Amino acid sequence: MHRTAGEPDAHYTPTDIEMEYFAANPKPGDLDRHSTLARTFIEHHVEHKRRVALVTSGGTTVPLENQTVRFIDNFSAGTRGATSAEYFLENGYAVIFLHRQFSLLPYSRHYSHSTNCFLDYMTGTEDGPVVVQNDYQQQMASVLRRYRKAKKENTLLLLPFVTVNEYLWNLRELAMLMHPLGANALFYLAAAVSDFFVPAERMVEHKIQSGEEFAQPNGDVPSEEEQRGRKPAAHMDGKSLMIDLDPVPKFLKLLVDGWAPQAMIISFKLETDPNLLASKAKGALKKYAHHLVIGNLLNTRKWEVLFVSADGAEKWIRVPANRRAKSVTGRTDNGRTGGKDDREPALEIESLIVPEVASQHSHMIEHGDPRRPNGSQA
Ligand code: 9Z3
Repeated sequence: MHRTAGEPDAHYTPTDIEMEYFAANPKPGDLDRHSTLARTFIEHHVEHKRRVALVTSGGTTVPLENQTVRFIDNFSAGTRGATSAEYFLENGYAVIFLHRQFSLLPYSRHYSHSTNCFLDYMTGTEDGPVVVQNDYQQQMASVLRRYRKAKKENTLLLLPFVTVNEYLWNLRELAMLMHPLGANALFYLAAAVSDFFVPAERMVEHKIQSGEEFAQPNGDVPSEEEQRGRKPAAHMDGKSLMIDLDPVPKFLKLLVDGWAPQAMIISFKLETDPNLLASKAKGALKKYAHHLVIGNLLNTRKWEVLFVSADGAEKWIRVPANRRAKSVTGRTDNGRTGGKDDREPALEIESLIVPEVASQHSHMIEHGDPRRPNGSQA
């Protein structure tokens, strides 16, 4: 494997899966630029003995064509990642924010996208100065102060990705660059990463033609790629578009065992069926042997999460009902609609998650990795 990143671990030998994946799927064009930025950022914080959290955020795309017109995506807006990044900064961490391009960002998230458009917070006459409305002055000043502090102290590095392939290349590169941080490195994997993808060797170059005049009548006229002996993962079969995806390699295994053996690693597990959440979270922890899985359900993820720790302990973290934010529709989880009620200012669940994670990280730094009770090094 070609290693350009941080010090390789003496005992680490890349697996066949890893070598095959990175040999077969192209390195992103901006990886070297990301690497340079991250190296400088990490060196700075190693010098200052600051902890660094790599926060991943947003959904990954799965392109169906090389010149991509169509792709598979998922629901994630990056709220968990962007919000958590702010609380990590508040808890003294420097943050590398590896995020899906155009998803929510720390600080600007308060005023972006359609739900919280910054224009709705401004006021001004036709030719007078434009200012923030009185009602929002205090809140905006607080966000601005925290944003400026992160900029001034150089504690926030924003690195974007789009596809699942870009995500994997960046994750590996950053993990290896973070080696010099030792146990001061923390991985907080909140991005919603696709489990399936189109490998480069089965990707068609051009837009898949759906029109009758270009479609293969019975699927028996071979495409350019088929003529070269490869069955494209996405192709027309009569009038139907067939998509046959490969599994994404289990990168968490690679991260835990090879790329970041000394860091604290936290993954998220997303489910829709409440009956599966605890067992799936426990299963992931057992399989990958990292530190913590935070389980969440699609419909309740904004106000409850389940912590499952390496020692098997389970703990729910919940925002009290009267502190849950109203959704866009004005409804909360218990069906209450907007208007005056007994609710106190909304509490973001990440303000409860992150200090708990930071405290477990402190414990690991002070008492050693609980996965290696005799203090042996990875
Ligand atoms: C999560 O479970 C996140 O909490 C959400 C956040 C994606 C639900 P939003 O962006 O949503 O705030 O709207 N992320 C991880 C899900 C995931 O892909 N996990 C994988 C797995 O469990 C990889 S670690 O296998």
